[in-house]
Amino acid sequence: MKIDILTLFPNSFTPLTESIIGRAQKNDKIEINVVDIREFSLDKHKKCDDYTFGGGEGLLMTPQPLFDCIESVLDDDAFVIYLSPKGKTLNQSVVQDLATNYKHLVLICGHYEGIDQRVIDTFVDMELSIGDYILTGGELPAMVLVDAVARLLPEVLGNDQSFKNETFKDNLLEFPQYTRPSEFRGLKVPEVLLSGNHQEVEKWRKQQSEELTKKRRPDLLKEK
Ligand code: 4GN
Repeated sequence: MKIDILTLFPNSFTPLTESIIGRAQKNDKIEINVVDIREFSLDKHKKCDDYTFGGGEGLLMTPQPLFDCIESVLDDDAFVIYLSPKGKTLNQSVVQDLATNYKHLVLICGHYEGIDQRVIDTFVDMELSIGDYILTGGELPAMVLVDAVARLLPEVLGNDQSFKNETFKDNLLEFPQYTRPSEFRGLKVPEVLLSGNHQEVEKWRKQQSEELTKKRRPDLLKEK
């Protein structure tokens, strides 16, 4: 998958060079291009923001640099996403859909009060929010989206290819997990997990998942 990230703050994206996402890029499982919107400004001072028509506090990102920047990365496969608190809330099924059905994502990161509506109306295929809170820019949401999508792509997770038993599979929270030792400071691992009885283990895990989800995230059960 190819992901273009359009931003006024390209230096924000160093975290994507680390760990699993860094390795996925080196191994050509994903190609991430961070594109500096400012370089497309035709203004003599490379200005990219201005006051809003109709009044009100704050600055808005102007259309010209964004139009030219977006057009420079567009192709027939491009799916353009604007990260915004007004968007559809991101969840694992949206992530799954993006990872499975798209080969080129274009992520637009807004700053200040956001971007001119004409950019959204002309290019944006989907507005996405990572949750009901406001951040100073769309850069962190873009990184959240990249991370969540990338780990579902073929061969990105190495050994710990563990999206079989995990949280949000079937809209259930994951069961508690334990590793060695079987007793630590007097704290014991549940007996059933040491029994070697695979059927009993599966039954226990399913029951734990259901109880936890009912208690903590009943909203997930309603979505089923
Ligand atoms: C996205 C962008 C939060 C989110 C953002 C979110 C950038 N804050 N919840 N800040 O996904 C328009 C107004 C773009 C806020 C600005």
